[in-house]
Amino acid sequence: MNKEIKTKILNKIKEYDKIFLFRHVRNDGDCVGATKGFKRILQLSFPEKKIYLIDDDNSQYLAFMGAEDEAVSEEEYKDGLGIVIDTASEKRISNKNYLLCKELIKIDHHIPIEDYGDIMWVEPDRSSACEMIADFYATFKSELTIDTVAATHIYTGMVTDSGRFKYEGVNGETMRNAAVMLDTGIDTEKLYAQLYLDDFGYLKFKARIYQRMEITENGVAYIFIDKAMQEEFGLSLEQASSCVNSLDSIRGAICWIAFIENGDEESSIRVRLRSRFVHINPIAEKYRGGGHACASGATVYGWEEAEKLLADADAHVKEYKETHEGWL
Ligand SMILES: [Mn+2]
Repeated sequence: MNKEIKTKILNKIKEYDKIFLFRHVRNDGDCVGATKGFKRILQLSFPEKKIYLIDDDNSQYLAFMGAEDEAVSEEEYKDGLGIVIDTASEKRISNKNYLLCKELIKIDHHIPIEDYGDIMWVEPDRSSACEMIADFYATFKSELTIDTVAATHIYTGMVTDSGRFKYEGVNGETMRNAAVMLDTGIDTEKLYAQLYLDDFGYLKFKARIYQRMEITENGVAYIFIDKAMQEEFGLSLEQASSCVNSLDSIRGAICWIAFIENGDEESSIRVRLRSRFVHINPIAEKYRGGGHACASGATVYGWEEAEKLLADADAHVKEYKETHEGWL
């Protein structure tokens, strides 16, 4: 699929001696795995090229994938090719030096909200950006080199962005690409342990989530996590946000939302929205956000606006339930 655009990208890569990889802010397994995996594939395939992944925005839980490259001067970027992966809009690109690159390529699987770059390869039906990188490798495997390390990075993003191959968007193509990665000899037992073991204290926090969770009339499960609760359990914003996944298996609750207080002066609240069957991104887009059909993010200011978003989500779910069958 999209062989023409992928060939264009490969030719651009061949054209440049210097390549910079970029990803989104508030990084996740997909954008980290995709940039690290692609960097390694390019480095193995073209040893004479300089491939950089420079980003000072790091996540503790992804530290097992290794550190980023040291910063280079702004001058260095100017004759380089920039490749931005997994990032729907320019304002979400983490390292702003992408602006300095001579040319820019966008590789993404989010619902397109904004065009940028000289070449765009966007496939919203892909379950992860890592799947696209795996596909890119598989398409040109006679010209590219991969190893277990690169494949493990890519597989990490495929696993995390698809909820361990569970979400909508996972199809035969996903599995065929995953198979190409697994064939390199990934230690999946170790990988899953690195990704999914929880600290004892975090499970205590989860217990509190289950105590405090609520549900709206039409089946939107939700939780408010204020600054005090984050401090009580010593949680990073990342850890606090991941609690949305604790609400993902309640029968009848086809949408679930976590509100996480940022604790800044503007009383901003980070909102994570998830759903099955019904698409939730229209609600996220109404509140300064976006993302995927069934996994979106938004920002609201103050608890009053949070209640408004919740009411909108409830009405959205009500309408869906009244007009559809077969949801659980
Ligand atoms: Mn992604």
